[in-house]
Amino acid sequence: MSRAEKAFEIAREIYSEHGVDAAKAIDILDKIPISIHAWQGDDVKGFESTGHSLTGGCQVTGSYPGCARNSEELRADLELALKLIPGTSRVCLQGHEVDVMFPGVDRDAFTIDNFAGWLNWSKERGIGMDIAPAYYSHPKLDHGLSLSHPDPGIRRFWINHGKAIRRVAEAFGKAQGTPSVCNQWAPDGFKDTPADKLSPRIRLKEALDEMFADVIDEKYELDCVEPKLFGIGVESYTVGSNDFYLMYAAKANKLMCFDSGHFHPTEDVGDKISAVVAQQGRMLLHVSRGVHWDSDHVILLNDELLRIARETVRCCNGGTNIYICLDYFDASINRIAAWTIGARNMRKALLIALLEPYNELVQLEQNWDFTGRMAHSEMSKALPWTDVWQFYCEKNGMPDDYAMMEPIRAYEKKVLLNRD
Ligand code: RNT
Ligand code: ZN
Repeated sequence: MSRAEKAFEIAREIYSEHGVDAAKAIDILDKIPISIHAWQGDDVKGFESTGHSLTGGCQVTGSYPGCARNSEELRADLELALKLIPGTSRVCLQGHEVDVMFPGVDRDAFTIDNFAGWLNWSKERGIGMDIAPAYYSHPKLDHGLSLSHPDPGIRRFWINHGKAIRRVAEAFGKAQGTPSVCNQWAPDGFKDTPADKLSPRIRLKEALDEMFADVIDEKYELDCVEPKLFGIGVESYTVGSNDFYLMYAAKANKLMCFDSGHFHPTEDVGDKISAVVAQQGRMLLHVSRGVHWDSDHVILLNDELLRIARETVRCCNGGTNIYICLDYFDASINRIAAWTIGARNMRKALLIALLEPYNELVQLEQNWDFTGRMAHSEMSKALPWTDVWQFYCEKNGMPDDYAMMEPIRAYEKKVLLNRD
């Protein structure tokens, strides 16, 4: 018996005293998909080779060497990260992280052919692909507006981009046998408060209606909508606000997406999950970490992440129907480490949530014993989840947290430092 197995046996015993089946928890954990956001690897630059810089109120800071310069390099980098992230991983793309460009074909006319390398790779590796249109970093994002622009020509371009990426998602979905999650986030907004707040929102609503008028089977593609509070240079008014999209998602029966960087720092995204799930039964999470603003820092195993994971597990029957995608980008540290540390933290948080003695807590609550509930919830923080995690990693043939950096350092030396 390995040390991890021995420790797990003891931990399992302790958990079973609290009515928790630790072996079952890791079985469930292993199957919860986490979509790894490709854009951590290329600093959200995309591969259109048009030289457009990142716009739309987002910013990647740092200049760590080794940023992926094309889709092939990005896939190679992802492969190492995926070898170090236990459990079911998917990969999510932005709509400009194309594999190839064709002369004269802009974003409004992209097809699955522009993503051929991704399609082949995902088929070979058995990886599920998700994708989101990119309504930013392009000259047609004019005066900060895309789908809500007053000029019908500009609006048309972006509606067609949305339609095009939904079809790309459909093609991924058909190939992989699971729906490709297609998330709509548009940066539209203003630095200062506009006189007319209504018209852009009406135009956004109409643009979305038109884009979604193409009916695509949810077996292949799932539409989501993502609100935001503000971006850099877009501080006073965001067309696609939380209230806008809550209503839109409810009416159009689309999945709501909560990005944990998109709310006021004192708002609790964990608390919002049950509000949406009670109405719609399903949603998408973009897991990020905002520091003072939507800074997209690598997610840490902190209270916010634990609250999100807990509600994910409690609201949705072991995580099904709550789709999880990571969404952060840090260019000041090794990008593969950024993927791996963040994704492992997400999975750890889910494990901690799965191991919580939930039934005990609910029972105390139902008996109106709030003192007992507090005592128990504090006590559960000291249960030996780390032993279960170690065992889970070993069982999956994954290095533990201490050994994880070694292959990343080796790859950095061999590959990343040789890119300019
Ligand atoms: C932007 C949104 C969006 C991201 C892009 C890359 O604030 O979070 O979901 O995909 O930033
Ligand atoms: Zn997001």
